[in-house]
Amino acid sequence: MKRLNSIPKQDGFRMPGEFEKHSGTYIIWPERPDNWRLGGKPAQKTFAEVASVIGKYEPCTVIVSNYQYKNARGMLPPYVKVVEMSNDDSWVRDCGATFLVNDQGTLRGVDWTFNAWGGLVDGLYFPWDKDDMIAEKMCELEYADRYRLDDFILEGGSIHTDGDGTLMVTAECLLSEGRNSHLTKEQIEQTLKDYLNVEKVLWIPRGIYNDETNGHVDNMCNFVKPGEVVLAWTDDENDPQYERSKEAYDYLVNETDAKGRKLVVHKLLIPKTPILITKEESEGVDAVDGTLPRQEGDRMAASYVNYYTGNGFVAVPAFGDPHDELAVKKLQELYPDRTIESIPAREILLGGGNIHCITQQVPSRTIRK
Ligand code: KQY
Repeated sequence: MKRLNSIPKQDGFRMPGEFEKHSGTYIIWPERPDNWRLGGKPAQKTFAEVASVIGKYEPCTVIVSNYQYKNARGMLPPYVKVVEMSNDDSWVRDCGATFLVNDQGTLRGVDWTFNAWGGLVDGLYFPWDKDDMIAEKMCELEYADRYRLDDFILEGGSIHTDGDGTLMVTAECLLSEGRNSHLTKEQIEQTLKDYLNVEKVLWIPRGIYNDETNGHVDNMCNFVKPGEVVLAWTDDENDPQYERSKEAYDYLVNETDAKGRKLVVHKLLIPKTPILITKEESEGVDAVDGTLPRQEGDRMAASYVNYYTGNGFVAVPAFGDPHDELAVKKLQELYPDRTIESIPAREILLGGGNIHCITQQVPSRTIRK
């Protein structure tokens, strides 16, 4: 497949909203022992559960290293496709391709440079060269030509679009030192507009407290549909999350989107009790220089907003918290035509993300009249 040097916006390609129809979903199998406890065994069960649920609704492909191919194939149901591909870890949302479509039903990919969430400044592991090639390989599998940006760092979890001209990001992440500090905010915004074909970028100040990605938007806020967003929220003014959610709320309710709509902001409560790493969990992770340590008692960035929207379903993390049920209820109200699939996801959270971070959609090649 070709590497393109043109600009998606000029070529008539846009990034669809995640809630638009998909032709499938990608996941990468977890195995690295300095991020996943006990050599990834508990996480593998959860990833297999996520893939099995998604595969009931749309084609699901799991990428796996040569070392884990047989194990993954054995743990996954036959309706999930397994393909071998080298990788550094399992965050396909971030290192995978961002797929675009045009009105003629052609699919293309954007292949951002990936530097493990901050490179040598505050990145989470080294090296990351195999992850940086995942997007290109996904484009090959999808027969999609690819726009490669060699000097623009971005992860898919740091953007959300309504597919209708508006993009959401956090300033905390997009303006972080380890990403594009050689560019101004205006230059970053222009690149996003050109490569995702949007007219307006909403800059939420910060993401979830203690989020190791420098506050990815996908843990904080999501589009339900154009004009409506769902925001991670707490009513507890003593919680360090409160001021982050409050400033995001105040910002969003005073904003309009690209089409001039005032935004409707739905609040989605974070877990009632902070989710902390236990001694046993901490001890199960290999301590390696250059990888973020997992310490007993550390608060994890748990948020139900890190859900994945697919064909006819929404997959939302559960943490064994009283708010799990509230989250399902709220999402069912917001997505009346989709089945809400609640999946115990503590093991994904322990690796530093959640269901949205481990999935990447391929939009349907639909011809638009
Ligand atoms: O939240 C994400 N999008 C990824 C988190 C990566 C954590 C690596 N340890």
